[in-house]
Amino acid sequence: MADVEKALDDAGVTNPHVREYVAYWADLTGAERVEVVDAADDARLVKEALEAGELFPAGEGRYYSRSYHLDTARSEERTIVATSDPQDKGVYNNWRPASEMRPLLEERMRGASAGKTMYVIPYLMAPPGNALAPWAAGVELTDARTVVLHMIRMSRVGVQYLEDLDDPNMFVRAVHVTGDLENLGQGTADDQRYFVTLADERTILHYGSSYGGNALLGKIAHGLRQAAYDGWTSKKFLGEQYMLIGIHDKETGKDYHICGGFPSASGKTNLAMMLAPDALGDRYHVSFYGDDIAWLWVDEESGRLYGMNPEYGVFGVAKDTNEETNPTALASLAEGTGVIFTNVAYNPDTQEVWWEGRTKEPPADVSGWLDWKGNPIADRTDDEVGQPWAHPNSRFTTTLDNVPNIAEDYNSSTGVPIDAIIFGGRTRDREPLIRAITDLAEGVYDGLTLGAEATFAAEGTEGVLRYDPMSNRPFMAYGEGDYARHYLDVVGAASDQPIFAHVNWFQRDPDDGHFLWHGYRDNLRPLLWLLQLRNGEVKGHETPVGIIPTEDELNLEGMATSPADLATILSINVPRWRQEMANREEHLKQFPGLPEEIWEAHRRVAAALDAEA
Ligand code: SPV
Ligand code: MN
Repeated sequence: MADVEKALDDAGVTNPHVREYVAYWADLTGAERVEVVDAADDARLVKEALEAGELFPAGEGRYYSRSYHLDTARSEERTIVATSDPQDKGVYNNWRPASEMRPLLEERMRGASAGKTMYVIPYLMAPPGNALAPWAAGVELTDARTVVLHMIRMSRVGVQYLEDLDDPNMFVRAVHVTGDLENLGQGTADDQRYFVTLADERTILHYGSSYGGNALLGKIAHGLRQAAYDGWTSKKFLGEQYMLIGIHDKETGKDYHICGGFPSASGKTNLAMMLAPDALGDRYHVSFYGDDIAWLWVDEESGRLYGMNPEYGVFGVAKDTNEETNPTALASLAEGTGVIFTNVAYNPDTQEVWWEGRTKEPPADVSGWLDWKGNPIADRTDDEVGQPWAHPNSRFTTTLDNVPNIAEDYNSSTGVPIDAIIFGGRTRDREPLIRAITDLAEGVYDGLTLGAEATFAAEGTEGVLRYDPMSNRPFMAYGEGDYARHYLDVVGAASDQPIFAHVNWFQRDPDDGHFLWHGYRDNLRPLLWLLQLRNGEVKGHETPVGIIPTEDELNLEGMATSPADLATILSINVPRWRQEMANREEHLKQFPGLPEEIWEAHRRVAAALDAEA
């Protein structure tokens, strides 16, 4: 058995609640050793992981790992929010009673780390000293060394974050036990995995995966689900799956900050890492704060909504990351960054990595190349030749410091004032390039009816959306009606409110399917218009679903677009919108207790569309 007391003493852990928690789980999981980790242990742990074959070298200061082939993504069906109050049940949160889930998880985890090291990871999901730091402290226990290496990149890790708490008992208890991955029945009727957030006990118990958000518990389990619940019960903040960027206007000297939510595969990381288009680069600088999570609160002194990224790194999708889509990401994966690639294709002879969309064609010389499962590409049968080399959810993990345009003040305790909240999905028609919403309830309504096209198989079948409220569908921690109320209350408490907008970079020509907007860096243009609108510098054109730019208001300097395409993305197709309103009504009806303001917003928009028909 592990000598827990000695490990805690050696690491300088004096917080008695942390000590008690570690001892309890070390005993229950049966871990052989206990080791408290600090960010400074990274180099040693990397070395150990290389020696153990958990990591492989991918060039100087770059690493590669593979996960078990049935353990490659989050599993929404196996993810549960459990509390002792049935009122916390929502449509999306898979609510179960805590009294049922805790014993079940304890049973799964009992003895399941036998022979392994239990790593103790004290972490903080906030810039130190932030107003929300009391909700940001946590201690993850994990039996996987690669999880430690990811947590060091994705969160602030060190004993000091748990030693100086105002309330020494106020930290998230986050337990990760990998389990026997080869015998868990992943995706079958006999699936053994459970990913449970006991939200009212501030305890996270994840069993049966060592991949991504299933295992890095600071990220979505604490950073989103637990944070959303804490924000609601404390009445103080929102925890959202939002990116966060800064825009500096060198001419006026002003700084702006925009956050926003996009369902997966809608280009959120690319947007967050965007650079200004060349023609506008002399005037504007775009800086990166975060690509996945923002916590939002009202600063009482200024009356403004503030935001910060609780994470310390980027766990980005590799697929389609290249010089055009996201040069910033590529720079943040360069030699010496300590990046960890997971489940991309790998060549052990040359230590190169590759993924679909990295270059137009895969490497011509396949010798040495292994696909994400470790199988040689050269050995593929005719049937296998077309299969992807990398897993579509393969990732890179790198710290914020590696991102070349990281905001200078990303680590500042104050956070940044939020000027605009944007929502956007991948929609081939109906949604214009941008529509601004100045009314809070209509903005929240717009977020609640956010969606993305369900599947590419739906090609030709009109506008079938998979609704993903606020891009939070998989992370909803409590009832959607309460969520909407809380969102209205938090943002509504700001005396100087952010403007909302819905954006869409993905509208296509119905005949030949070409994208009507170039996207990528040019996405800065509609965002600049939005900020000008908020400043009263432009007026736009009022429509039933928001204000859209007039053609001459949008700064298109140095950009070639067809006038016909532009006209389409700056207009509203009323009949198509009226169709969508019926779907929205069905979607919203699922949520009991939705605030009347949201229904009023829905009826207002519907009536305005009817009036134009
Ligand atoms: C997401 O799936 O939205 C992620 C990755 O950010 S994971 O942390 O695995 O959930
Ligand atoms: Mn995410």
